[in-house]
Amino acid sequence: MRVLLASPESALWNERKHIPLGLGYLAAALRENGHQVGIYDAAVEEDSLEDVVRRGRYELLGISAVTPLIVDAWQMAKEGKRLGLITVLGGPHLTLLPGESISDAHPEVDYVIQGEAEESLVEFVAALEGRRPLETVHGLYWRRNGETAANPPAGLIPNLDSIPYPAHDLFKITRYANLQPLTDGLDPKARAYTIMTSRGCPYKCTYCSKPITGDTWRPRSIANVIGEWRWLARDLKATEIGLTDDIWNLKLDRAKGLCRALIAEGLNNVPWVTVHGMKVNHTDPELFQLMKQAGCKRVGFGVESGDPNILRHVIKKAQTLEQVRNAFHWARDAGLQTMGFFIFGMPEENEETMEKTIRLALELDPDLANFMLATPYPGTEMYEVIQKYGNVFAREWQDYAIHSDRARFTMPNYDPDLVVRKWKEAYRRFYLYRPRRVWEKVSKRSFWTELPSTLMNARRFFVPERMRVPGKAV
Ligand code: B12
Ligand code: SF4
Repeated sequence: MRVLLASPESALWNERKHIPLGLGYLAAALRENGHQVGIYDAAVEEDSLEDVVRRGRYELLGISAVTPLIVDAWQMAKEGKRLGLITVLGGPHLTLLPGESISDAHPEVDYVIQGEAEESLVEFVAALEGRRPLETVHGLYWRRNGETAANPPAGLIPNLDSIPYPAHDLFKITRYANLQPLTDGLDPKARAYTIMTSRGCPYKCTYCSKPITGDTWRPRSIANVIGEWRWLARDLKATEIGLTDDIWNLKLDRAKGLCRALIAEGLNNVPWVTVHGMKVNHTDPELFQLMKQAGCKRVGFGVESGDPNILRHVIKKAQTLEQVRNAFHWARDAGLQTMGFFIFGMPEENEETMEKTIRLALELDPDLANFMLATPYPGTEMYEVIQKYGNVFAREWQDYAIHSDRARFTMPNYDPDLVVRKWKEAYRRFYLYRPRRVWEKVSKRSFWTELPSTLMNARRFFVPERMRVPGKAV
């Protein structure tokens, strides 16, 4: 069958254009089973969906969606139906709320597949080709005799080494952003691939949405990861590689083993970064030294809060401020750039707790600080707490974006306006009000080459909303 796997373009702030790796995995699984597959990532496409569908003579359109993109996914499905395609939706949001998209409100959605879908999508395509009954497709939600039928779930793939590497070769790689978050724009020469060495995370942070993996963690073998890394570095000429695991360093020995293997295989000449936060309580000085030798350029850490009580009892991050400070110190000592992720506005936050977070950010002084707003995704503990004691203001799924101030909520003794004020203040105090930092920035060549995107970001944080040009994405 001819299958187009697609990711919709989002109206919300989304400057970091990274490859949709999940679609790469699905494409590889379909390809291995003899199907013709294309990937259409609307965030980077120049051609319309219609042109691509006509050229590729596609029959099935598979669309992926995280919660804030579901409305865009429905829109894309409508376009798919207009073009005569069968539509199937999957991904995190569909795993959380499969019934919503297969309801009468969404006739444009023919099928939904819940969960990890490397195997179930192949089963589904076989069913569409008449080679097995739809009833046997795991995780499938579909319409049968006017009712929604829900097949038993697929479960998680026990051995990740058993699935093929993502079809990296199908991505239009030069259209993706380099791996410098927040401040950088598109680098025309970057060939920035991402890789996932493990899936899931056993921690239970109260704000974290993990519909696909729950609290499980499955590593790939080092040999399997190295095989993919070699393909990226040697054959696909990656200029940068980003680790997108939720927690790649859960097992310290394995993390060190991977670094040693990269060094031994001579794969340490392509710079790599951890795109998301490493967990500070699974680190030691040797790990960072090995990462540096293995080609790592920058590490990110989920710091989240400077208030021990919020960290421990509200977020349940299972890490201490001392561990945070140590990790930054060790990483810097090893010669790595650092990036910190901070969250503003968890339930129970007040002026004092958020001030502590700003001060911690200033004290740690990472090369990049990423300040996010706590966003209550359905299925998280945070969401449950707010449902019980407060109210979410968000009206649409698009409002659920961590860099937008639209998914605010009320709670007793909680001031959502203060949260937004402190969040913006954090950006100003970190990036604008420190002469040394401003000088460091403007004296770099990259500052000037990336000026357009820097200004776009600056506009979001430093220009009041009422003064912005309407209609521009935030
Ligand atoms: C890397 C990453 C990013 C990158 C790249 C995103 C991209 N282009 O894919 C960046 C930094 C840009 C990013 C941005 C955002 N992200 Co993000 N991201 C991730 C991360 C860490 C890994 C994604 C990944 O590659 N997973 C591995 C693959 C194998 O899994 P998968 O994508 O889920 O795909 C599998 C299944 O979902 C399913 N599936 C997926 N698509 C489809 C389609 C069909 C048709 C079918 C049948 C099945 C199916 O099968 C796949 C294979 O098993 C996840 C966390 C995680 N561990 O998954 C968060 C995560 C997906 N992100 C999340 C969020 C919220 C966002 C943002 C909305 C944040 C924001 N700005 O507000 C944006 C949205 C941008 C966008 N356009 O998607 C949430 C989603 C929560 C939710 N309820 O939807 C997650 C789960 C993180 C979290 N714990 O909160 N993200
Ligand atoms: S925020 Fe990070 S450490 Fe916490 S549960 Fe999510 S992935 Fe794990």
